[in-house]
Amino acid sequence: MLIDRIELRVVRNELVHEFETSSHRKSYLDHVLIRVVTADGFEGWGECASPSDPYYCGETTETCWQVLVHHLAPLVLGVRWDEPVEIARLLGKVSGNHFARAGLEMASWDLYGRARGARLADLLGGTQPAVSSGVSLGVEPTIGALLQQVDKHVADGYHRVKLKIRPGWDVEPVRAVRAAYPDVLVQVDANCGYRPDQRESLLALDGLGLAMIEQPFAADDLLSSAALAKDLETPLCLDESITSPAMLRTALALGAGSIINVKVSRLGGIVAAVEVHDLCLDAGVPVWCGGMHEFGVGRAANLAVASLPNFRFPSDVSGSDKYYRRDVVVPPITSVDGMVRVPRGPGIGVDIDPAVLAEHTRRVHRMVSDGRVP
Ligand code: OSB
Ligand code: MG
Repeated sequence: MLIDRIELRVVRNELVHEFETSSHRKSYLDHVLIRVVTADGFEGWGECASPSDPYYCGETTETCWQVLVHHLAPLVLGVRWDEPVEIARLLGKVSGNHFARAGLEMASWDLYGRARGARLADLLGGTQPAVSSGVSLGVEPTIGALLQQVDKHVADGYHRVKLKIRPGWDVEPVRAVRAAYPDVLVQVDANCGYRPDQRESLLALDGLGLAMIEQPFAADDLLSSAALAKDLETPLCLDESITSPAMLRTALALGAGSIINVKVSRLGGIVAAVEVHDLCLDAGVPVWCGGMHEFGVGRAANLAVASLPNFRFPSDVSGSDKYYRRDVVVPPITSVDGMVRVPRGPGIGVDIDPAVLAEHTRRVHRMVSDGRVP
């Protein structure tokens, strides 16, 4: 295969409900959508789901754009390849910048699948036809507002709720949700929002029957995480800490977590995500599929990854309508009784809706393999 043209777009989607984490609040998202095209007319789509601000990680929409234009696209344009893993290796020349790399690698997987008429899930060894799905609920202005959100999504059939917590918004809201929904699977996500000297509030969450506590401390503070894990009965899950298969092995060796959130963008692509899945399977560590509010492109790729056998907790891959009024893909991704079907078409299995794409596009950049003006 040979990628002859690459089109980058910044696409904006308004959120149906503002989302607040331990670091910030958002009402819309700008993601970079990537279209790769071969000379014989096959195409593939990928998504960089980087937040606009460098709070979850160091990347932003703007850094993804810059690194794609100046470093990543030139590494693959006009280069012959047979398997997407070769694209992953080429992109690995750039250090860090995982969200940017993940987007372009995803596009190469989609292209590869479409050109061969193969589903991404099948190419990866997916075994589950549909993925058990939960929702991630942000910090709300009041406990009443949070309970309304839980109510809506439990009524929609989602299999678990994940509550964002931060110092000052933890034990009380979690207790309230637990009291109102004693049978619902509940977990919490701190997004690195606690310092090790604030571990008392985390210990106070023990005994509330949570499925897990996700990423309490800074991404690189594996020792504090290991120390907390020892003192908690609730399993500790790692998200931001696990940036590569090597970091996973280190974290597991230290006992820093016993459940892993596998996120394609944080790991820098599907190849690394599958590797982390496989390592966890061998180590007897269950995983689940996290998300970054992906539009339909990244959401479809997440579903393919989440169909692998060691995804054993409900994922964050909810229906598009949880976040967006109109997604950029057809058919939209939907949840039925908390199950989201893995797309059936070739590649990522969904198509771009050109009208929605045009309406939501804020910036376009086109590149060709031999420097011709596109
Ligand atoms: O930690 O999983 C996270 C959104 C932005 C930044 C970090 C996280 C999240 C989510 C979104 O929880 C989950 C989803 O995509 O539905
Ligand atoms: Mg998380």
